[in-house]
Amino acid sequence: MKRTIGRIALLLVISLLIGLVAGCDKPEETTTPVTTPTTTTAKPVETTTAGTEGNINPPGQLPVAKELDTLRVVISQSPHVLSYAYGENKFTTWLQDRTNVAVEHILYPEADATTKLNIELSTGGDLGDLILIQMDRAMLVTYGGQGVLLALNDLIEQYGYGMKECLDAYEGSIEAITAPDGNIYALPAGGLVGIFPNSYAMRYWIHTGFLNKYEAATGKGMPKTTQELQDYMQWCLDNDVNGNGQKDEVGWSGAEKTSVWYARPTCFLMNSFTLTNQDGYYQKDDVIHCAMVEEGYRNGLKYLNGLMEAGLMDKNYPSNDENALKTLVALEDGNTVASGSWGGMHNAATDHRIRNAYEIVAPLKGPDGFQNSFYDHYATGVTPGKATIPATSEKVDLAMAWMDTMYDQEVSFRGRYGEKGVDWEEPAAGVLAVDGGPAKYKDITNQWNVPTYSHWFTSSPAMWGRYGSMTSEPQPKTDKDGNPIHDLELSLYLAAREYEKYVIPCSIPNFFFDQETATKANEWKTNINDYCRSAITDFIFGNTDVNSDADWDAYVAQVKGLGLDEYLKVMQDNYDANWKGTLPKVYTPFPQRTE
Ligand SMILES: [Ca+2]
Repeated sequence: MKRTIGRIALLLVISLLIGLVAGCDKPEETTTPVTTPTTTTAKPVETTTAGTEGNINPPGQLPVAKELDTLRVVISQSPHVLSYAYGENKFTTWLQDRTNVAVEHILYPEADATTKLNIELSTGGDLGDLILIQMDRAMLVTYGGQGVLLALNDLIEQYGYGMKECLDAYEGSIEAITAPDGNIYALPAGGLVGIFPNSYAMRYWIHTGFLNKYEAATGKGMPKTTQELQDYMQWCLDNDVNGNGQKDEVGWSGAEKTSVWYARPTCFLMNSFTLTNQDGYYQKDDVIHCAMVEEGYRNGLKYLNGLMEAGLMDKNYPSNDENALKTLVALEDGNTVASGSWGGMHNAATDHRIRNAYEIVAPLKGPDGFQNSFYDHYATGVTPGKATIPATSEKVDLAMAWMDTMYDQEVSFRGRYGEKGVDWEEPAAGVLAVDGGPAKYKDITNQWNVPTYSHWFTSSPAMWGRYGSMTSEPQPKTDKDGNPIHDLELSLYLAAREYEKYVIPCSIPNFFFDQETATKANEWKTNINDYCRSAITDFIFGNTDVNSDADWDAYVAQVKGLGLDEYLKVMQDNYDANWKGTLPKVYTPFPQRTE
């Protein structure tokens, strides 16, 4: 604690100095109407527009500047980008021609951009007029609270047009971007409008060929319950479903590691026993719960332990990474694993033919009839974006007005795919996208992850990509050599539409804690997670007995000893203060996109 206070005191002195220097250095600056904050109070910064108003067009009107003006912008420098210069980089050129604002890039090497940004923020370095490097909530709270970053609340009100449209498009937008001190330190970044398949990623996949044989032999089809799933797995193992004369089939596979997308045994399968997110928490009736210490979760662990005892689960799952999973799934030409938990078929197979050999399983009913599909409500909508304005900015108004133009979809497409009509194009009217709505773009030259003059790679100032990859044209069935193509976007979109039918809203927000609480909450969360995941694996393998009340009670006591009640309380307090009513009681499926 002492060290923290010392550091804050030092930074306070530094920020005072910065304020004084900035104040003395620019006595005649006509384009700097901002009162540079010289204290660490968290009050929104007073701003006026006198002096620049004359050169800036009203919000929502292009170009931004009547006379060409220049913004100095901090971004991370990608090795993929061959030049950022006007006339050489197509995105730079387009942005300047469109806004009448030239950009002078202040480049932080991508590999340690955040480290460098922390140093510059802490020591009063050159931060330009605008920073376009994503900061996490802890950084925003820290540097915003110190006055190093401007509070943007009033500026959004004054200069917002596109950004207001974005904020208005989602419920809970303001809560999502407001720091605990009431200030907004990063401009809002908007998510997709409409369905976002990645928010329904606790998925389950089954081998279609095995399922067909099972149906032919038993008359039973696609499993609808956890018991039917177990029966299917058992049948595959007992009947040499891949026909190679060996008992080599695996009923279930997945991975404990979160680097494999939603592949834990407690992801999809636990949704038949309790509400839970991937971390083991959920919200119900405005109360935050830890599922991992509740009876529903325990019943799920009993089921998983039963699968393990019956020899139906991949025993290597605790150490599996994506490569190990893919290697297992690829055995016997893709005819070994009967079913499994993973977000998409790209996580389980490289070969598109094998990806196409599996199909999605709808949420299953558990022994008590419970059935849920986890949907991360807070993964959509608005988050604190990458754009922040340093207190030392000499052109706050221009930075705000320029950023307000970055909420257009075209900025997003150009920032991601490159030059319109050359690198990507708008499909002809009537062409339908993967999601059945009008196709919005077709990538032509693939300028991503390659040496390019087409964009700024991950440093695009685009703040609102409304249309995701499922708004592109669908893939053809086969490539030019006749090999099958797995249309990943189509697969994930259709899976999301299936899972939508079973969603019970239960996700918890991305809490914006003050610095001290954030540090404690992170410690509780990490300690609880480390212990629980290890204990869950022990229960599944039977190293500890999930059916024994003594073993279970000892586990719960241990979790509480790691600060569970305290952790739940800080989340609950924050929820009660800032988030009540942001989660709908009943899920409403997204309408078909028509525009
Ligand atoms: Ca076999």
